[in-house]
Amino acid sequence: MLYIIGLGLSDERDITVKGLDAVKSSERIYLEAYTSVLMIEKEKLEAFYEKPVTIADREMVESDSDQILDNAQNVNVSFLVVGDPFGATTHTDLVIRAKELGIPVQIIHNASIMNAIGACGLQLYNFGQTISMRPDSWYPRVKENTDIGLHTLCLLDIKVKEQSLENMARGRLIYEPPRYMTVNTCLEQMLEIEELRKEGAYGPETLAIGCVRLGTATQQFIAGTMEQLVNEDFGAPLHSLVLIGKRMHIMEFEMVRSFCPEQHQAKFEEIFKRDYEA
Ligand SMILES: *[C@@H]1O[C@H](CO)[C@@H](O)[C@H](O)[C@H]1NC(C)=O
Ligand SMILES: CC(=O)N[C@H]1CO[C@H](CO)[C@@H](O)[C@@H]1O
Repeated sequence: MLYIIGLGLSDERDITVKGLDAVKSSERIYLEAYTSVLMIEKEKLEAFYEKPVTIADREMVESDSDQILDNAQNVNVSFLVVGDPFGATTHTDLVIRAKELGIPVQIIHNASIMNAIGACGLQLYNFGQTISMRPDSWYPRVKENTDIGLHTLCLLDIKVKEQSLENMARGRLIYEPPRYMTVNTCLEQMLEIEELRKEGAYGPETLAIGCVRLGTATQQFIAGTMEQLVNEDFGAPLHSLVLIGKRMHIMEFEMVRSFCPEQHQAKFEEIFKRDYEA
């Protein structure tokens, strides 16, 4: 059996009981290490499982998946994914390859940012398309969400396994430390792009929520206008951002307002009454 197991968002103890049973029954354990940066260290996982864990980077999962699937017709293999197995990537290639080899696959879910974001006070059902700040195509998606009044979850760029030009030139497989986009940089870039495009997907007075270390013990939300949030201090990574859609319900508003620093609350309410309340 190939188990694809979500690890949740916080630490080694977030895995479900079912997931842990699967790990314990596995001969080999792989940890997917490219769609998300681990808030969980490999060593902690190994100590918790009392078994070695192999890091599976993108190259291994995409070009060398047979190594992961080796003999999984006869023994159990666990493939661990931070968050939920289908939070960021579908892992379709791995599942299809397993099916071709006649290996049964079982998915064991856990929390991902896609549901943990509900803690910010907005209804999960009122979110539109999630955008990732990496590719260039996000702007029209935000605009589509805005046009029908839905919230937008923006996943910020994480750069892992980047090589410096020098190391690349010399063919040295030495990687730079991971770099994380902050809410501040994201807001700055978004506002600049709106300035250029002027299509009204959002603006300086759009209400937003900066979300920090979601699903962990130090999770934090800060609400305000995009303009106000540019200058907030959000602390350590990981960061994500929500742009609030015009269909925000009064109940959602009450909850989100509680995340608004006192000096910004009057403005927050004024904008809600002016632009949001139907
Ligand atoms: C593999 O998983 C199956 C299904 O959960 C279980 O019945 C079996 O005992 C496991 N195999 C090993 C070797 O632990
Ligand atoms: C969404 C989900 O399944 N979350 C679970 C992740 O694992 C922890 C620990 O077992 C559970 O408490 C969560 O409910």
